[in-house]
Amino acid sequence: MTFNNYIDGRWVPSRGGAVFENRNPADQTDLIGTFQESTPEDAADAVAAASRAYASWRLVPAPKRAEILFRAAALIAARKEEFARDMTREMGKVLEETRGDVQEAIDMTYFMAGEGRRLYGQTVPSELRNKFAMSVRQPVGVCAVITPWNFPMAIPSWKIIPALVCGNTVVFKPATLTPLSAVNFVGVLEEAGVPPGVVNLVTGGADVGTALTTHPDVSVVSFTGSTAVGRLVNQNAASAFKKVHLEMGGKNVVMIMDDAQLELAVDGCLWGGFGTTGQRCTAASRVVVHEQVYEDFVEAFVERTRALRVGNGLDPGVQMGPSVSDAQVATVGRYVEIGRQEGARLLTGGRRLCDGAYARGFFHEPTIFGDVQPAMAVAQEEIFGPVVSVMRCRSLDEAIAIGNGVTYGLSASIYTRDVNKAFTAMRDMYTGIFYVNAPTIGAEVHLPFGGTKATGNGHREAGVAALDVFSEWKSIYVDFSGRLQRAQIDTE
Ligand code: UN1
Repeated sequence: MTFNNYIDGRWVPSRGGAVFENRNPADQTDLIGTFQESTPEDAADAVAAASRAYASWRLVPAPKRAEILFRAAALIAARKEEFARDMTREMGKVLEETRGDVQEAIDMTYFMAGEGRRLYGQTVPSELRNKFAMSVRQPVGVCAVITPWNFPMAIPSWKIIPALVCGNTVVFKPATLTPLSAVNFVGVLEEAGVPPGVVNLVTGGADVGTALTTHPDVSVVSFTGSTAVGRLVNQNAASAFKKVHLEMGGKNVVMIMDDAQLELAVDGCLWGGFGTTGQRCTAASRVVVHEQVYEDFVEAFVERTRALRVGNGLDPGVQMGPSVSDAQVATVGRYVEIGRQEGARLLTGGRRLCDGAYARGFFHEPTIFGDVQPAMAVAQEEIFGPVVSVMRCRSLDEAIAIGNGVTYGLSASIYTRDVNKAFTAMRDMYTGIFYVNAPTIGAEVHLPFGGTKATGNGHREAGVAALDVFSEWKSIYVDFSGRLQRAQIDTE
């Protein structure tokens, strides 16, 4: 089956006529469909449609825009199972997790639709008589939304839904590995009654992204992906002063203190490190353990990791699916080799799985390195695969120093029963997200999501904070005195 772009309310093929295949990463013989390999001209068509639609969409009252979004949320909920199955088939994570991904899109859509009756600004007293002062959020224009493959419906919803509720229009370019979830999501928006041109979908590769990030009629770019690509997006958008929101890499740490509940910490590290096959920007790819409990923790963590069932995410009982692509599983293999050469101790895993049905997909054993030094590449660089690096520490201070000692700053966590330690870490970890007695993954939609340093560029998505990306403040003064009043000059 061939899937089209969605431009100006119509499902249309690319002008260039080229398509690409989407195959199941658990089974490369399973062809999901072909999708449009779009050109910069298709991107320009979509921007033109979005620009035209903006003229009317921005004037639709926000509660009315929200009514459409509430309908969309209900439609996604009704199709949750179908969308989750499509998602597991196209990107591999287990069904329980793809259900969670769709649920996150439902949650975000309901949450942001609720903003249609809020979008709060401020009213403040004026310093002058008979004068009224307030601030309102205004939409910005056409938003380019460029999303990754690891959360194929959740992350698009984090961007598209707040953009829409604020009164913007959207051109959406999903990752080439997960176009079906994008088609499913946009299809629901169409069915819910989003008018033609308000949301446009253009599938394809980097040249579509470049066309969008450099297009003069695009006002906002919201991107989630690698730090390397995020840098390019930022550079492309800089000269025209577009608003740019970037959500990039992570090298998140779990810190386990000597008073931690070890079984709980092991549960957390398994879920945080190997959930989504380690392919979350929030993945717990580093674990720093107090030397007093290091051996006990490692023993239990390795044992539980060895017992993880790896396979096709659609099969019941499977706990970890494949890596998303050949390139991704090759990266995992490369880092395993680097870790070995650096002198990290391979405690379990370390091999690509190739026997039997595994040969048809991109499977890798869940892998743990022990005795890792903080400066090693496996402790510094984002691998985006099922590889966890375990380090020792002697104190909370040392754990925090190791934790902060990477270029990224997305998420961190501590396992401890000592409230003083928990609050100290909460204050001193320079990340955008922090957990106590829970792993580094599992952010909820109604709080800000994002990170410091090379993870982001100061913006946040999700929560009310997302509105700051997709709207601009306008301060309004209404003088009803009937005379000229001069601020800072007239005192009476
Ligand atoms: C991501 O890894 O890109 O907090 C997003 C979490 C999820 C979202 C992750 N709710 O792990």
